[in-house]
Amino acid sequence: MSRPKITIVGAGNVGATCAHWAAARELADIVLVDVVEGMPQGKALDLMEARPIFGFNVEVVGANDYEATRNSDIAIITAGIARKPGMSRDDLINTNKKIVSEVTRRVVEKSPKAFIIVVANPLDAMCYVAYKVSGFPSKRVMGMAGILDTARYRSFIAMELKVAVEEIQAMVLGGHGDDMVPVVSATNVSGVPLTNLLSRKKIAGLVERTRKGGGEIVALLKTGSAYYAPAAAAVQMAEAIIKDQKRVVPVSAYLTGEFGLNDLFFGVPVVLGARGIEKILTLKLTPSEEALLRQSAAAVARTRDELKM
Ligand code: TXD
Repeated sequence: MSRPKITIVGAGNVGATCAHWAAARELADIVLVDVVEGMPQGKALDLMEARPIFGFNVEVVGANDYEATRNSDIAIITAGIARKPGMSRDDLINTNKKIVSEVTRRVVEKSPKAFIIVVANPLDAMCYVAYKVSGFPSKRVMGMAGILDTARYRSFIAMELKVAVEEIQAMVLGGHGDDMVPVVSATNVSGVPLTNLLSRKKIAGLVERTRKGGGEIVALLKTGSAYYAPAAAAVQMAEAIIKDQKRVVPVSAYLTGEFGLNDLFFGVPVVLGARGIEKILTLKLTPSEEALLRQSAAAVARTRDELKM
């Protein structure tokens, strides 16, 4: 039996860190692809040389073309340019549309049965690009955003309450933009509703910090955007598929009527397993959460329309 295989396109900060997390978890053999000559090969070799130290047994190879990616089970697309300080995710749209289209075509040629996990921004729009260009069923094309945004939200709550992060159950839905929707009504600490533990004002502050979580890191780093937590989130998605874990997580998924939305990639709770997005779950929101979700959907639809696809 051969090991599962993950192709990661874009061996920059997020791509290389995905390789790092996935290799350390012995999840799959990994192919890192980038346009920069030598760089993916160098990073792959460096990771291979870490194997004797931590004792993980997977192959990591770097490449500038797609031959080595043949028959991958999963392709994680991180290729693109990252946000610079002051730049919105949507500013990235045109450049990354070209890159994601090209990369998707190449991936699909070699791996027609793969699952595609899109990471490049603007996230929900880039999922739409990969979906249209790949021609894959929508179960096999998804975007990483909600797990990251939820992880940030859970971290901020845990930091505020001084409790272990694992105790925080929460869900951030909607588009991966500043109007994403941390669902307070679905947030609890080991079953205790968050609203019993913190004041409205405190919760509003945590929600706001979550929404601006990406920007907070961009402002600190000054060059580039976050990558440790984004990569961990993408690897969790790959792991859920490879191990058929049936995780219930928010991902950007193609909607055909769910939440009243159509022909749109949008962050919603799904069951993630060996068949990809096995189910999209719907949940009852409060009227104000519902209104925020509509607002977020309108913003995502505008970006989708800008793609003119
Ligand atoms: O929540 C989320 N979805 C995100 C999204 C969280 C973090 C980062 N997010 C977005 O992912 C970010 O806004 C970017 O659009 C991507 C990748 O971010 P990263 O921080 O990894 O950017 P880098 O370090 O600049 O890496 C991008 C790499 C770089 O090495 C380029 O040479 C390569 O992409 N690149 C390509 N590789 C292959 N093929 C093509 N065409 C190509 N073009 C650029």
